[in-house]
Amino acid sequence: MSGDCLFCRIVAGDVPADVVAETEHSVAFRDIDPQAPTHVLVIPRRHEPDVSSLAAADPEATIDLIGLTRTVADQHGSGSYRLVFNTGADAHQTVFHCHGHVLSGRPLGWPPG
Ligand code: DGP
Repeated sequence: MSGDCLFCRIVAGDVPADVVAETEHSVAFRDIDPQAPTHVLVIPRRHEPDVSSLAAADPEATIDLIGLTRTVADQHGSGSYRLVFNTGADAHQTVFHCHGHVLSGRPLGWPPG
């Protein structure tokens, strides 16, 4: 855990979140600023700054995280979904604890902005 990390504090239960699913390695909770009818963040319990770091440090947790996105989309979305890992400040990553955005419930345009 990183003491000053918002998402570590959500994992620890110190900051409230609308948790929709959990596994041994991962937690899924609703985004505070939803961009689609279903907008859920899927994060690892361990602190890693982005998905590449997570993949290098803990392949098992990475597979768990990706698997949980399917569960979230099936149980809370429309089945079809987009999984986005903003990685780096120029890609609009604002929270530097690995997180995937699961977006579902409306047609999604391409290319993304
Ligand atoms: P990104 O820009 O990819 O780093 O996405 C960070 C997301 O985190 C953004 O969509 C808003 C969300 N977020 C920020 N603070 C909170 C919070 O306190 N609670 C919840 N549920 N989501 C948050």
